[in-house]
Amino acid sequence: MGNDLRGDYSHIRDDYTIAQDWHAYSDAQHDLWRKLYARQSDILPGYAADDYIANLAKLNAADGIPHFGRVSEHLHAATGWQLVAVPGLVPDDVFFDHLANRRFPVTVWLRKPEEMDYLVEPDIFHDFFGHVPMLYDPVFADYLAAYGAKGPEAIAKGGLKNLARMYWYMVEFGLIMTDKGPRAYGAGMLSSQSETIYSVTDPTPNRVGFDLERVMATDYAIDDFQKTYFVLESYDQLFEAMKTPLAPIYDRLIGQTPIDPQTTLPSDKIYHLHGDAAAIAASDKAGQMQQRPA
Ligand code: HBI
Ligand code: FE
Repeated sequence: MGNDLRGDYSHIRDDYTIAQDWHAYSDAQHDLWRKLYARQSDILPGYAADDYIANLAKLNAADGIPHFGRVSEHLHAATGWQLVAVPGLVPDDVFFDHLANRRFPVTVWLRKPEEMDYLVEPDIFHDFFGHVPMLYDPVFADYLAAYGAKGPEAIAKGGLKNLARMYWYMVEFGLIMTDKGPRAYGAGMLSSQSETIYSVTDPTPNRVGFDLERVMATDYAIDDFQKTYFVLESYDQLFEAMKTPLAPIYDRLIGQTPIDPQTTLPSDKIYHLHGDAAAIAASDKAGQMQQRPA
């Protein structure tokens, strides 16, 4: 870990954490943060889940790169979580252990101006702007800690890929249904202008009701928009799902061909089928999937 990643791993502690060194950020970097923040938060209404938007506002992070220690003080008071600074991606077992102990790893480096729109590895903007607001939601915060605690069993039982799909689909690219249609709460979409809009309104992807085993069995590509988004009715579904014994699921899925995200199954609860523009038009008429409220 660390040799082919762009972060500086030379001063990591045993748990891969480092000092954030908040005073080392330049004015230009704070400027870029403000630009990223303004551009992304400007498009949220009508696409992002309301509680995500409300929690983002609570973080008061529009004026510059946030100081993790200061944020951790009020985050900890809210849901028991704190932020820990890391140089970038950390090994799975380390990552799960941080989550299980309500420590969210946040990358310290910020992308370059020329990377405004696309980034290979998560930077501080993705991790903070995308993930931290949801740590204020008490149910989601409890889910993420319960999810982390499942790491060791998944690693021991060969279910790591299956557990990682839960993170990908339900933490990075999750939708939640509201009376105005689906809304984005996943960090991967909310830190990307184009995928926020695409995930909520584009007729191309499937939108399928969340089901634990279905998600754990479904493949994904990391370099393009999702072909299927999974939809929650409530964050409780994620917390409840972590009470399900996972070892039997790993045993059933081991050796099985993963489900191609382009396809849907007869057992799926379908909210939207790939390409079904008629459904979009109908729901638009019903004001379900507002393109952008006036
Ligand atoms: N490390 N810092 C960091 N951030 C992540 O989101 C992350 C990680 N390591 C592993 C990982 N995510 C995924 O493999 C999870 O599904 C475990
Ligand atoms: Fe992420």
